[in-house]
Amino acid sequence: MLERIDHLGIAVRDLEEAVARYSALLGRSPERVEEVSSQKVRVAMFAVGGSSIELLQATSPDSPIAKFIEKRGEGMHHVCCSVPDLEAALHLLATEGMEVLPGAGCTGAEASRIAFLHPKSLHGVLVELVEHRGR
Ligand code: CMX
Repeated sequence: MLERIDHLGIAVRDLEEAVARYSALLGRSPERVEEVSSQKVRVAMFAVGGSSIELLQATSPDSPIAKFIEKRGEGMHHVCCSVPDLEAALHLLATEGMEVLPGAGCTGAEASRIAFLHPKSLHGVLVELVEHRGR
């Protein structure tokens, strides 16, 4: 059901500064920088192998990323897995007792459809599911 790890999300305070650091680490610039208004974040994506590293900066004090950094500091925020059919995946995972967070099916980066599973359902890890459209 889960096809692959799509990206790892890293919460940062200052996207420009973080992009410079990760560009130095990876030896290249991010493929894209975009605002994801549904999540109140601005993101930079670096392709790494078949997956990506996503740097996330909050665009509002009530963004999940702002709350996360306030409570836990910068760092690993979520693991995102791609699925071929988001509704089917969510249905199956709900029957397994996983808590799907409100807002499932909203628009993520690159006009994808996304949903989140609560970290308490997965041993402290926030998992995002993404269904890419038109890939
Ligand atoms: N990873 C692991 N644990 C997390 C977490 C994360 N990313 N975010 C919060 N938590 C933990 C908190 O530390 C807290 O743990 P304790 O109860 O042990 O203290 C618990 O989850 C509840 O956290 P909270 O601070 O009370 O925050 P909320 O319940 O208000 O929200 C969450 C937590 C996960 C439901 C919320 O952040 C959310 O809805 N996230 C999904 C959306 C999102 O993260 N979007 C960001 C952009 C993603 C993208 O575009 O890729």
